[in-house]
Amino acid sequence: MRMKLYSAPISGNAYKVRLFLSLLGLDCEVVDVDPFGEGPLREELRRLNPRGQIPVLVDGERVVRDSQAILAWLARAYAEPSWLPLEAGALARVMEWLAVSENELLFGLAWARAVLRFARPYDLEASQALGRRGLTVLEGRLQEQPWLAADHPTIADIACYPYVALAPEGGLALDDRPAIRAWLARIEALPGYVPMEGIDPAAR
Ligand SMILES: N[C@@H](CCC(=O)N[C@@H](CS)C(=O)NCC(=O)O)C(=O)O
Repeated sequence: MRMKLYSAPISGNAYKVRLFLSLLGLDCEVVDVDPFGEGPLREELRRLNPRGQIPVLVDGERVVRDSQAILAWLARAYAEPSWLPLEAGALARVMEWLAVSENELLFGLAWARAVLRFARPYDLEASQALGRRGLTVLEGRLQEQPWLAADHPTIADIACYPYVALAPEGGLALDDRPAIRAWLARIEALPGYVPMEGIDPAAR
């Protein structure tokens, strides 16, 4: 049975999954749901995910909620093991960056973008300050090595990529972050890369 992804074109969290599916060459039906609207699709989404959030992946009998969890599922079910290594130290390193993606990048970069692009009622200054802290952590790491969690791409890179690439939409320029810009370009050069509306490598 074909996998089904509950997604939205504006969602960086859903895009993480669409990007990884494309890098892996996996076929999937994409159903667009307005994450802030109502209607039958939103009801269907709530039945699948009590948190009411996208993305949700339905893979046969399995329902996987949360972008990080979906990346982990796809990596272990369908991908080369290097995308999510299981050796204790390597796994812990990937988890460290998934945590950054869920904290500084989501509540910082993504929320700043949500205020400026979608008029969401978050604190812009606080979101930008947190997002800036996340960018500084990433810049430091990427000055040391080309990928976040290993000497090759892992799901940590895919999890962090969207909201970093979208940071300018939240009022956070990447001009003074050369290591981040080089890392974005490395991800964009991976075979199977697909873009998202709002991500503009030419404007960087
Ligand atoms: N930790 C979740 C966050 C997902 C999330 O924030 N989804 C947003 C769209 S990007 C959403 O569905 N918001 C609607 C809501 O929270 O009611 C993940 O990574 O999947």
